[in-house]
Amino acid sequence: MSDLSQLESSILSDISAAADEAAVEAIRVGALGKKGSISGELAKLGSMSPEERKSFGPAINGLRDRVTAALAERKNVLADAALDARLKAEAVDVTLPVRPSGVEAGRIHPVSQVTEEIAAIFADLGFAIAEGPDVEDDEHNFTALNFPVGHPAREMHDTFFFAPDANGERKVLRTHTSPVQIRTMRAKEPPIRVICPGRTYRNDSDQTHTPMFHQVEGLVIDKSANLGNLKWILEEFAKAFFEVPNVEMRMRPSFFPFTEPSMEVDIRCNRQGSEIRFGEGDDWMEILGCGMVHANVLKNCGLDPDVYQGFAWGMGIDRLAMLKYGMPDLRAFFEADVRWLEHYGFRPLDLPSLIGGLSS
Ligand code: 2NL
Repeated sequence: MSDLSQLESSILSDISAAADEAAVEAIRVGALGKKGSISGELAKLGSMSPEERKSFGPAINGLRDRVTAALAERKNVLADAALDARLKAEAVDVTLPVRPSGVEAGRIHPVSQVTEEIAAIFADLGFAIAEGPDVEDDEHNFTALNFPVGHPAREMHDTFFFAPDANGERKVLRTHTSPVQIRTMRAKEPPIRVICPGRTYRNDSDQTHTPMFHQVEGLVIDKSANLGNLKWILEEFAKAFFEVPNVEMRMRPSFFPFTEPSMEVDIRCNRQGSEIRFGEGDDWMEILGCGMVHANVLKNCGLDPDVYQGFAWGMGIDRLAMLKYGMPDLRAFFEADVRWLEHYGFRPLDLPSLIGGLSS
């Protein structure tokens, strides 16, 4: 056997014994690489006589071509085998049940859902959302809102006071979201259309009160805002929120220090049976308080009451959530009981929108 055919059978047997693509590559480098055995033979051509070259040339070139072909062939076989093994190992059992993702297992709290619903309704009516701090000073929570210093209404709010600071100033946990509207009126030029949802705090706890609760207030300020506009906005809100085609609304005189006149708003309802239906029946349900912004409040915010006027309203989000979704006990709202949340909570992707009604 010539040297070349010995070399060929040695390389070819190495190739057929190669167990993976890396081994095939190592053989390729060993034979055809710069310092490879075949490359070494090819280099000899240069120093050969034309006679020798005539016979050696085709022999070495043939060897190189056969080895190249054998390498490619072995590489293909091994790649196919590797793919087969991978497909077998990674086989998906399509009959397995879908494992719910964390996103689907979680629930949105009804208070968050109702806040989003209210925001969607008022956004549609052209309102912006404003937010402010939970810890307020007395000026924003009371004085600017026309609660005179020493006025009993400050006590009526069951305010949580912080310890006085070095200057004797006592911060409070806001008792309503109105301070956000005070900040808005001081920061922005009319026309103003905002709603202010958020946490509020009063030292009161029983079946229908929790020390922390949620409010949303609305405010409109311009040169001609009037009670007719207010009534229309509240009716549109009530229809969209309770998802009924018509609501009947009545306003009763009331008192708030920050509005004049002040009113409480009821909507007609039917309480026969365990369910409440709105827009029908012989009963009335109070849903919010409202009024024209008091001239003193406008002045306290740098607005001239002879130029600007406005209306405002406030409502309890927790109570609205109870009414709409039939949740009987307010205290369960804040117990963080996962079973309660699973029952009354909302799916994370059920974002309220007004297309086809809120809950469709
Ligand atoms: C209620 C009543 C109300 C307001 C809130 C308000 C805010 C400013 C000026 C005037 Cl800055 N008014 N807010 C007005 C009337 C009623 O809330 O029963 N809330 C649960």
